Amino acid sequence: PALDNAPAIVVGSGYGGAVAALRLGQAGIRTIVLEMGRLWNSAGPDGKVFCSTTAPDHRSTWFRTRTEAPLATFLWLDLVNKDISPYPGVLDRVRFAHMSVYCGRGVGGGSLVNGGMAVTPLKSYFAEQFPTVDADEMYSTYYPRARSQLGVNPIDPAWFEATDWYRFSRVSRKHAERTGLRTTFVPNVYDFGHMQREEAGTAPKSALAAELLYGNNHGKRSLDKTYLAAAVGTGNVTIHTLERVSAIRLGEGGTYVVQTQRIDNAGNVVETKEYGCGYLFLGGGSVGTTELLLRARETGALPDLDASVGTGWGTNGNVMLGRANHLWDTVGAHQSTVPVMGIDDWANTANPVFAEIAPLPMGLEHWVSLYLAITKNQERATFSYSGGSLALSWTAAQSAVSSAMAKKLFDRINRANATIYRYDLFGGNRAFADDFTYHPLGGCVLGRATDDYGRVKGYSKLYVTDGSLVPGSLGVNPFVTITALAERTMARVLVEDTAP
Ligand code: FAE
Repeated sequence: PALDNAPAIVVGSGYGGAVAALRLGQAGIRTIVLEMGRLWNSAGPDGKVFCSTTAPDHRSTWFRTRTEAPLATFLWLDLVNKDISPYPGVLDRVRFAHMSVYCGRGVGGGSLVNGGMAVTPLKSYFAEQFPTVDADEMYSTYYPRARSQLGVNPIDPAWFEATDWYRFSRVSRKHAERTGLRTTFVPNVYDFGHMQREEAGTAPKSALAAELLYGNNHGKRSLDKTYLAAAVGTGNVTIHTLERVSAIRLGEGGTYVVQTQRIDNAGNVVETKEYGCGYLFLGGGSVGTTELLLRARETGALPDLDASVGTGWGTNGNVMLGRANHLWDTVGAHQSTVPVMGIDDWANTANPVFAEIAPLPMGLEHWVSLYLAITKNQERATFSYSGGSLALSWTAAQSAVSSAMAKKLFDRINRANATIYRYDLFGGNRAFADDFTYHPLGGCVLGRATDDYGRVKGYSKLYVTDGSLVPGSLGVNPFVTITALAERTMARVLVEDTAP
């Protein structure tokens, strides 16, 4: 295949990739971004770019014949998932033996599918997770830079108290307060001004029309509207879509060769290509980047990669659960899909948990309070690559650590409110869904597989900028931290590594 050259290549267009692309473009460095998903900018026959969570179609899921929503059933009935035709849909569920990882596919990566919760962790916990990073500099420079470029905004507290659309959050807050627990507002990248106009009927509905998880047609500042739009606007950045990087290796004179497979909407490989570049930035996410590096190490393409590549992976302690409320505690048929509040019990050293109050918009009253708990699970797993496939050592017992911590907290909440768990939501009569994560973290941990700035050990001009740098746990939703760390890497690399 022909070798297409660019000074810099970025793999993936999620948070890590988007930050790299913008800062390279601004520095005047011609950059190609290679993204395996599609660009989500053209409407289907229904006039919409994305489908809703309540009526998912082929756009929802990455090459499946049936959707694979996290919340699989309701009243034990298989009402949620739908048969679909295979297509490069926006949400993927990557299945390993005992753990599934949800991730976004498309220009914008996880920002297309996620809840938009833009949380900055406690400085003390950040410092514990990243002992070699200057926390003062992160909190004075890189977190603010990330939040402003991402378009993070707070909900108007007065509107929150008044609107029907957040009754579900207020009910969960009341139950937390009755337990003696603290709740906190969580900022978001969804434009709350737009959401208020949705309620007023003066803007098209998205958060108030059950859109999220499979994309938002309005209101959300996903990366394609922020970092990536700015990156392309520099005139130096080109994004190639439906192009999956399959291998990387060394080229001549310290360059890299990146091999890709271009696919069509049916998933057929229509072209195999090779690119040459001087600088290679990996932003394929925790699973994507770790897989590329492990494949390179195990096949001998990049044999000097550190032994720690593939290790230090965790789920950010994710567990999902539902509680059944009393009949008088209605959560509302109207629910915004955008979460805005969390129960913050992270300071409880005996059992640290931060639990997002999650919506369950079904268009009817269901009396369910749903939560995504982030627990301080210390368990870590290792990826291995052999025979062309990636495996993850995570076990069910390691998940049980997360659900036991969530149970401790929610048993207290249930006791204080005389309520019980819902067993009908996740299949298998379980109260706790601990077999999937929204927050895959690690695999190429900062300061172990890379130096303290994401430069991959053993090679030069090869960088990791995404969630694989985070050592398995953050205590809060991760994308602001991933963005801020990428900003820190780019600030350093553009000064130190690109001098002529
Ligand atoms: P990511 O955003 O996953 O981007 C990686 C990109 O690389 C993707 O577009 C891939 O398609 C692409 N890619 C991977 N491999 C290849 C390859 N070989 N060739 C070409 N392209 C490739 O990585 N976090 C929060 O902070 N707040 C939330 O409210 C929140 N809610 C979430 C809800 C859901 C349903 C999910 C799935 C995640 C949520 N997250 C949330 C997590 C957040 O989206 C995630 O941490 C970041 O997206 C990770 O960013 P990365 O840059 O690591």
